[in-house]
Formats: sequence, structure tokens, C-alpha cells
Amino acid sequence: MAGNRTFTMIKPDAVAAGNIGNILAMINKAGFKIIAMKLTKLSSENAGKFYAVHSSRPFYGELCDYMSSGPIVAAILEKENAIEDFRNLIGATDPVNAAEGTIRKLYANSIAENAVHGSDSDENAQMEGSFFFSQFERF
Ligand code: IDP
Ligand code: MG
Repeated sequence: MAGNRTFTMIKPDAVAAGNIGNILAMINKAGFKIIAMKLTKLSSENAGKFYAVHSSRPFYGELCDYMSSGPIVAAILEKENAIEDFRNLIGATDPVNAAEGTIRKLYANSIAENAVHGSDSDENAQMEGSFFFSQFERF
């Protein structure tokens, strides 16, 4: 990874609302290259594993139910300074606090159903990407 890759999901609310294309267009326009991508669905067990880091937070059950409620798009993205630049592109966790023009400001419903995931560190990007993709599925 060496700082140039991040992992994202287009979450169930955004897929259900028909916003896959709009969100991918913003990702491309911001200069990210897609290294791996798939439309898939998390079981509640796998949502629990993916978000295990949040297992002690009060919203963990709600988060796992939501993330397994419908299809998602999982992708590995490449760009210089990928982690920070992608967090800036998606905006704050709560869309109320997200900057104008960010993906969450435009497409999130709430702090829970907030349209997209973005990794918060190189280490987590590596782990999260590996959760969905093998070496052979990446470009
Ligand atoms: P992030 O996605 O901006 O990194 P995190 O704090 O890592 O935010 O939380 C992970 C996900 O958990 C959020 O994207 C959102 O879907 C959900 N979440 C975060 N805070 C809350 C909350 O207060 N209530 C309900 N869901 C939340
Ligand atoms: Mg996070």
C-alpha cells in the first residue's frame, strides 16, 4: 500500500437509492484509479467481522444490521495520499457536519446510513481490502 491505496464501500442506502454511478463518477473525477471492485452483499456475520473494531460502541448492532441489509460495492482505490484525500472527498461521518460538495453531504441519509466507507489508515486499508479481495483480483 505504502500510502497510495484506500478501501471503500458504497453502502446499502446509496446502492438502493441508485447512486452507484454518481458516486463512482465523483471518485474518478477526484483522480482515484480503481484497482479492484465488486458488487456484493455482507452477511450479518461478515458485517460483524468487518466492523469488529466498533463492537463496543452503542451503535454496533444497528451498524451490522444496516451494512448487511442490501448490496454494497466494495473497491480498492489508488491515488497519491489516498487515505487523507478520500476522507476529504467523502466528508464527515454525520452528513450534517460534512462539507459542501462531499459525497456524504450529497448522498448520505444520516450518521448511520452515510452512503460510503473510507479507510482511516494505511494499515486498515490493507486489512479491509484483503477482507473482500485476494491478490489475484487486484490490478
Ligand atoms: P467513519 O465511517 O466516518 O470512519 P466511524 O466512526 O468509523 O465513522 O463509524 C463507522 C460507521 O458506523 C459510520 O460510517 C456509520 O455508518 C456508523 N456510525 C458512526 N457513528 C454512528 C452513530 O452515532 N450512530 C449510528 N451509526 C453510527
Ligand atoms: Mg471509520
